[in-house]
Amino acid sequence: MSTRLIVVSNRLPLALRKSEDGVWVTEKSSGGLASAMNPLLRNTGGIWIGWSGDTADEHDEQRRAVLRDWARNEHCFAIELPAEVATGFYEGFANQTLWPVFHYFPSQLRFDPKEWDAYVEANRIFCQAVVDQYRSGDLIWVHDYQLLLLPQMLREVLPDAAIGFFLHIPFPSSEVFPILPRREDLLKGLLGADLLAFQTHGHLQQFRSSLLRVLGLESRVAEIGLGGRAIRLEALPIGIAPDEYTNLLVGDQATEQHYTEWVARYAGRKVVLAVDRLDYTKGVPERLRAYARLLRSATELKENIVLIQIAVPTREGIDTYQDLRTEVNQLVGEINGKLGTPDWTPVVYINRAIEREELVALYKLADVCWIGPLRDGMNLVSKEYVACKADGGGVLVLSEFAGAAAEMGEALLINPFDEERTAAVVARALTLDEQERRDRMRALHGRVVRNDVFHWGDRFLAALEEAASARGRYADTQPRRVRISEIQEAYLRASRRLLILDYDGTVVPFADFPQQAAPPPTVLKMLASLAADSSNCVALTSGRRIRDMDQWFGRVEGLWLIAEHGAEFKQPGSSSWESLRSPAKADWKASVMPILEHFVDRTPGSFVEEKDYSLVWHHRLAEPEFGVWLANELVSMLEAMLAETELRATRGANIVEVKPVWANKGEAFTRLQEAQPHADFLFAVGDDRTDEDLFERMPDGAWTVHVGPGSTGAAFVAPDFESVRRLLGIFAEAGTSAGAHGRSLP
Ligand code: ADQ
Repeated sequence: MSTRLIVVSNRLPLALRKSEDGVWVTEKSSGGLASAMNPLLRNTGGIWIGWSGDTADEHDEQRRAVLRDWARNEHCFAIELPAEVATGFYEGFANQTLWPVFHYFPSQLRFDPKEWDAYVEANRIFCQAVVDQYRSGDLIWVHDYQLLLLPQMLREVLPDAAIGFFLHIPFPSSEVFPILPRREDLLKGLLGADLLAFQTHGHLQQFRSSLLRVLGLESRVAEIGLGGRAIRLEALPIGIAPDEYTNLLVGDQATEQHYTEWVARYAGRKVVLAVDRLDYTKGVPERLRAYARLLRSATELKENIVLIQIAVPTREGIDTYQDLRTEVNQLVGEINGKLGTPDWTPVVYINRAIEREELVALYKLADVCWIGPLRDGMNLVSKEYVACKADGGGVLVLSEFAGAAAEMGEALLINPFDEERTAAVVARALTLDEQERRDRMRALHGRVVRNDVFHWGDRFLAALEEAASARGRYADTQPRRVRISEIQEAYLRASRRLLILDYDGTVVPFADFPQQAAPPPTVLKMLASLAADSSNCVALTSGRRIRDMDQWFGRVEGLWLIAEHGAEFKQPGSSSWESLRSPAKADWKASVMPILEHFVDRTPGSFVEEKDYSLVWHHRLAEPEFGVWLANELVSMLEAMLAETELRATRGANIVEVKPVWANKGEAFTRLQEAQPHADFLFAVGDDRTDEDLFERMPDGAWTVHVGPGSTGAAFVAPDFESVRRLLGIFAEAGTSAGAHGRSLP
């Protein structure tokens, strides 16, 4: 790999510690992330940027020397954060606002605007550090929820940089995400990236619904189109470095010694293992209560089982974590006091970090590993345990709310909130038939080893390189202003033309009520003169009903009329309308109407329009921000409800429309091509989502024009309906006038 990688994460894989004799020393952490990043950094000559994790005196010469050594020898560049910024950013906004909401604990949310300022400031300091190190062509990989604003900050300074972001924690549902103060800024912060990757498809989908609900931004399964560029979306579940665990299983003395000691201590007993950071998302009290329930109900387990709970202290400066610690201590005390015997301690509680050798010894020993988070991005302990069970021994009990559950279907899944059933599943795990146990564990083991953290890193970087290189191509495909001389020349040269014109918002402005948008005489005259040219086939398309179209345009000779977004059409000279397909049974309206009516009740000034093929909720007269917000909510609600049907809900200019997928202008285009085959000038103009179906269907080289702001697949853009009218006026006169060279639409 030739491009250099810059990894940016809150913490570096190195930490500063002051030893007892007052000297600053380096501590290395060997987490899965460091294992994954190190080879990538080595191969690319890359660097890692992160906070030193310490706010002591920056000017201390010996401390500075340690950090210089990190930069020179470890390629780790430490960021310094002023103490008050660090606290507000890390303990404050990141861990007391974002962390609880992203893990579905809104009740734990605490928000202080000053901490938000610190979060912004910290992201800015990170941004500056990256900019200082950046060289053209580098790939920047930003990690996790502490740095949600960084991608956009970087994009503003380094518009051409390749920026990828990976979220290690879950992305919450669009019901929960909007609870977050500053939610818009957070989403916009992420949108600076070329690639956004999540642990699971579920998280990715939830992110997309939040984008829609909070910013009104529509996206596709794997891409967000932002006008000038696209952001790629990926689900990339993180893995572990299996060898770092399995290598200790054979021939490592320390591991062997720990194992022998533990075996001797618990000989004859079933060992259930739990390993967590002591965080309220990990479900430690829930596990202890379920365990107590199990012991009470299965008396045969008395003196025959032990739960080893390892809990690493974490974020101890935050009150909730202190409360959790107290609660866990009490529960352990209660279980051991009430259910234990002089020869038996049912829970062995170890409230500290343990060495990797001891951890592996415990993985080897454990008959069951009980992973019970109430919510977790992935959960690596589940994978580490499985990696140590190559022989197919051991059973994994796994919470369905851990990201890992999405790919570890052979585990015994639990809902950790249901203590009774969880206890029953653990009881089953303890007595699982040997064949079933091996089958399940072998399938899990194969997958954990295959999808390791190196594979994950490579996939992320490949996707990032691809997304960044697609950016250049994407920019080339962006629409440009129509140059009048150019289009006029093409128009004049052509001998068979097909012109497809949208009506509302394209040749007339929007009116408050649909009925008020009757065409002015100038528009009728212009349409008539375009249709009168024998080289032209002119179609007026609209989402409107047949009645409106007939009433307004029925007398314009030679004009094709297309109503209800393409579901109905009328040929020139014909007195009757034809359907593109036989009308679908409209019984769906009975179930969708009450929802739209509910939105009418919630939104003063909004109303529902019923057409033959569709239902439309109009919110033009509603308070603008409220209307848009509700429209987003309505679309996300309907999207889920209509997913399995042929109906789709789309947002238009101040409307939400529900109609069958096939009733679209793209379908109508096929019909018009039959009427005007071999056209050498194809022109289509429109302003909203429904016109995109048409643009998409038209061949390369067609003159597709999108009116107004917003993203589009059209080749050209025009600013407003007036500019469209001017253009059509020029077409109408084209045969006689030769002027207008080199002008473009204003
Ligand atoms: P974490 O919330 O830290 O990570 P997890 O994935 O379980 O959660 O990783 C914990 C790591 O710490 C594991 O490697 C484990 O072995 C180690 N560990 C736990 N207890 C220990 C102890 N007592 N002593 C020593 N080591 C211990 C965040 C997200 C997760 C996501 C990871 C990686 O919250 O959902 O899986 O990032 O993306």
